[in-house]
Amino acid sequence: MPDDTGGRQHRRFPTTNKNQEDRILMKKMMKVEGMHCAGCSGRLKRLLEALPAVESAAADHAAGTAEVTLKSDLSADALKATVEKAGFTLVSVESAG
Ligand SMILES: [Cu+2]
Repeated sequence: MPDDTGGRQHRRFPTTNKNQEDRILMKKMMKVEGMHCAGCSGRLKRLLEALPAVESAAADHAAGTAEVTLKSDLSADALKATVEKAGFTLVSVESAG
Protein backbone atom coordinates (compact mmCIF):
# COMPACT_ATOMS: atom_id res chain seq x y z
CA MET A 1 0.00 0.00 0.00
CA PRO A 2 1.53 3.35 -0.94
CA ASP A 3 2.06 5.49 2.09
CA ASP A 4 1.83 8.77 0.27
CA THR A 5 -1.52 10.00 -0.97
CA GLY A 6 -0.04 13.18 -2.32
CA GLY A 7 -0.29 15.73 0.43
CA ARG A 8 3.32 15.89 1.44
CA GLN A 9 4.36 19.36 0.48
CA HIS A 10 4.73 21.07 3.80
CA ARG A 11 5.03 24.78 3.82
CA ARG A 12 7.13 26.20 6.58
CA PHE A 13 7.00 29.89 7.09
CA PRO A 14 9.93 31.58 8.75
CA THR A 15 9.28 32.44 12.35
CA THR A 16 10.95 35.19 14.28
CA ASN A 17 11.41 35.56 18.00
CA LYS A 18 9.02 38.47 17.95
CA ASN A 19 6.20 36.47 16.48
CA GLN A 20 6.35 33.26 18.46
CA GLU A 21 2.67 33.55 19.18
CA ASP A 22 1.82 33.24 15.53
CA ARG A 23 0.99 29.66 14.93
CA ILE A 24 1.75 27.95 11.69
CA LEU A 25 -1.49 26.63 10.37
CA MET A 26 -1.82 24.31 7.44
CA LYS A 27 -4.97 23.22 5.76
CA LYS A 28 -5.56 19.92 4.09
CA MET A 29 -8.52 19.09 1.90
CA MET A 30 -9.71 15.51 1.72
CA LYS A 31 -12.09 13.66 -0.53
CA VAL A 32 -14.00 11.15 1.56
CA GLU A 33 -16.34 8.42 0.39
CA GLY A 34 -19.14 6.98 2.48
CA MET A 35 -20.69 9.94 4.31
CA HIS A 36 -24.48 9.97 3.88
CA CYS A 37 -25.88 12.47 6.34
CA ALA A 38 -25.03 15.14 8.87
CA GLY A 39 -24.46 12.41 11.45
CA CYS A 40 -21.70 10.98 9.30
CA SER A 41 -19.96 14.28 8.70
CA GLY A 42 -20.36 15.21 12.36
CA ARG A 43 -18.73 11.97 13.46
CA LEU A 44 -15.80 12.52 11.13
CA LYS A 45 -15.39 16.11 12.28
CA ARG A 46 -15.30 15.03 15.94
CA LEU A 47 -12.74 12.31 15.31
CA LEU A 48 -10.53 14.65 13.30
CA GLU A 49 -10.73 17.32 15.97
CA ALA A 50 -9.70 14.75 18.58
CA LEU A 51 -6.28 14.51 16.93
CA PRO A 52 -3.71 16.62 18.79
CA ALA A 53 -2.37 18.10 15.55
CA VAL A 54 -5.79 19.31 14.41
CA GLU A 55 -6.83 22.85 15.23
CA SER A 56 -10.24 22.53 13.60
CA ALA A 57 -12.02 20.30 11.15
CA ALA A 58 -15.05 20.43 8.89
CA ALA A 59 -16.78 17.73 6.91
CA ASP A 60 -19.45 17.99 4.23
CA HIS A 61 -21.38 14.82 3.52
CA ALA A 62 -23.10 16.24 0.43
CA ALA A 63 -19.84 17.24 -1.22
CA GLY A 64 -17.92 14.24 0.10
CA THR A 65 -15.16 16.43 1.42
CA ALA A 66 -13.47 17.21 4.70
CA GLU A 67 -10.95 19.84 5.64
CA VAL A 68 -8.57 20.12 8.56
CA THR A 69 -6.62 23.09 9.84
CA LEU A 70 -3.45 21.86 11.52
CA LYS A 71 -1.42 23.36 14.32
CA SER A 72 1.36 20.83 13.81
CA ASP A 73 2.33 18.37 11.15
CA LEU A 74 0.10 15.40 10.46
CA SER A 75 0.78 12.61 7.99
CA ALA A 76 -1.58 11.52 5.27
CA ASP A 77 -1.49 8.09 6.92
CA ALA A 78 -2.83 9.50 10.18
CA LEU A 79 -5.65 11.25 8.33
CA LYS A 80 -6.46 8.04 6.49
CA ALA A 81 -6.55 6.05 9.72
CA THR A 82 -8.91 8.57 11.29
CA VAL A 83 -11.25 8.63 8.31
CA GLU A 84 -11.35 4.82 8.38
CA LYS A 85 -11.99 4.81 12.11
CA ALA A 86 -15.05 6.97 11.41
CA GLY A 87 -16.18 4.33 8.92
CA PHE A 88 -15.35 6.07 5.65
CA THR A 89 -12.80 5.86 2.87
CA LEU A 90 -10.16 8.52 2.27
CA VAL A 91 -9.88 9.04 -1.49
CA SER A 92 -7.32 11.84 -1.64
CA VAL A 93 -5.58 14.48 0.42
CA GLU A 94 -4.15 17.72 -0.79
CA SER A 95 -2.62 20.74 0.83
CA ALA A 96 -4.98 23.68 0.69
CA GLY A 97 -3.24 26.87 1.62
CU1 LIG B 1 -24.93 9.31 8.15
